[in-house]
Amino acid sequence: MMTPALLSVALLLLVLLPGAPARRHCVTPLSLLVSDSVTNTPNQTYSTCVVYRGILLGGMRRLQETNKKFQFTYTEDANYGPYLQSVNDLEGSTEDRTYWELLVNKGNETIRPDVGIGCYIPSENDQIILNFNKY
Ligand code: B12
Repeated sequence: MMTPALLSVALLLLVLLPGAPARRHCVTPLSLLVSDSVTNTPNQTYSTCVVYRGILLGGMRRLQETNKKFQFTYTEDANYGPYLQSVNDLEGSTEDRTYWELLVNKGNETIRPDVGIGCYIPSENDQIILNFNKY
């Protein structure tokens, strides 16, 4: 039988264990649209969510874990953090000057955030747009 003190330690350990944040309660719903301005392939829409003040990357990971039809990869930039490299097997390429652009439809306007997927904190009902584009 666990004493209350032992029980508290066990609960604390559970919270502090690596990976614990990923299991926190998801409170901000958002939709994610994958579009392609280069080849004009049809759009795909997904639903996901982030924890309180969570970053977009967390919501994308959650979606990837639960929906096999959504896959993405990123590289780590030493200065700016995660750079979205591919979505659903379509890769950005320096040679072709293509990349995955991050846009956000706020209902009345579409913005182009000045940070990437590792820094953007979605607001409730944001429509995140991952748009394959040229530069
Ligand atoms: C050119 C450029 C791009 C090009 C890079 C392609 C290329 N091969 O040249 C393209 C158009 C692809 C691009 C995209 C984006 N960019 Co940009 N980009 C720049 C810019 C103008 C110059 C970078 C550069 O060439 N530096 C010189 C080289 C020698 O240094 P470097 O470290 O090797 O440069 C690399 C990184 O900067 C990286 N990179 C470029 N943008 C971004 C953005 C993020 C989030 C990451 C992780 C890496 C990264 O690509 C460069 C070439 O490999 C800078 C602003 C500036 N004046 O520095 C913004 C800048 C780096 N970009 C920025 C942003 C926000 C983006 C986008 C998120 C915009 C969007 N909403 O879609 C996307 C990235 C989306 C994704 N896929 O993750 C921000 C980053 C700020 C931050 N703290 O996150 C900057 C600082 C501009 C700003 N708004 O102030 N970008």
